[in-house]
Amino acid sequence: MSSSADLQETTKSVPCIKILTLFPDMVRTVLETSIPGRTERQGQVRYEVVDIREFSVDKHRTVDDTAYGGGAGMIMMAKPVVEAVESVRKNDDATVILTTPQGETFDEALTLELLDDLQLKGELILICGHYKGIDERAIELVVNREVSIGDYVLSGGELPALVVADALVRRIEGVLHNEDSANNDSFTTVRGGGLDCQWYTKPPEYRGLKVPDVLLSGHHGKIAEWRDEQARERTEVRRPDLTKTDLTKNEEKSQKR
Ligand code: 6GU
Repeated sequence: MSSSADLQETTKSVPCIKILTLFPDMVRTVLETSIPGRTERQGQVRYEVVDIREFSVDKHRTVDDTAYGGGAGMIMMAKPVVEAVESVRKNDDATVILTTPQGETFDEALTLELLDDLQLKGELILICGHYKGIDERAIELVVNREVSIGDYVLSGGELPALVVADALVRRIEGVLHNEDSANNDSFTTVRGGGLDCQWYTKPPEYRGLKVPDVLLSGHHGKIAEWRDEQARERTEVRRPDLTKTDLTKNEEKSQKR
């Protein structure tokens, strides 16, 4: 059959992360780099970066204005945001996320949930929040989820959207060369929802500091035991809150994969 039909079929089956932003160059640069870049080049994900300014309300490319009722800071207008979403959304059921400090906190469970969602719907749309906020009517009309990456305020939603995209693509099956290096990461089921252990590479001694003997012993059982114990200790000392994490949500997702 024609190669263009084949190409269309291939393109259709690759899930697409779509990022709507006022800083498309910044977003593209990050997505081309490291594992997110390699994942796209390997055809396991696609990215579309949309400049919200293309949907501005005038020839000055205006996308924001002062807040009704007064107050400092500019508010992003509803029209550019809504029309930018409508221009890229292929699937009416696609999840549309706004990055905002007012959102639910991003974590491992939400990563796996959004990855499932991306694979099911074929696309995931991320709007980078900006300035003081965006007109609430845009949220009402097109956003179905608001996500924050932690309790601090950033200048814009670009970094948070890139955090979400990076966390998602590295969990796509086959992206990491050694699947174990994902499964042993901090917060995964293998680490019991806790932190990872410490790691060492050559040389065996640096500035008088030695690699723990057990790691040079070649005894795989003992090494695994030591790492588990170190990870447990670290979690207890640094993040005691994680020892109380309900892992059932993560486990359900992992088993489906
Ligand atoms: Cl999603 N946006 C902004 N502007 N600041 C944040 C954030 C998001 N998450 C944490 N801080």
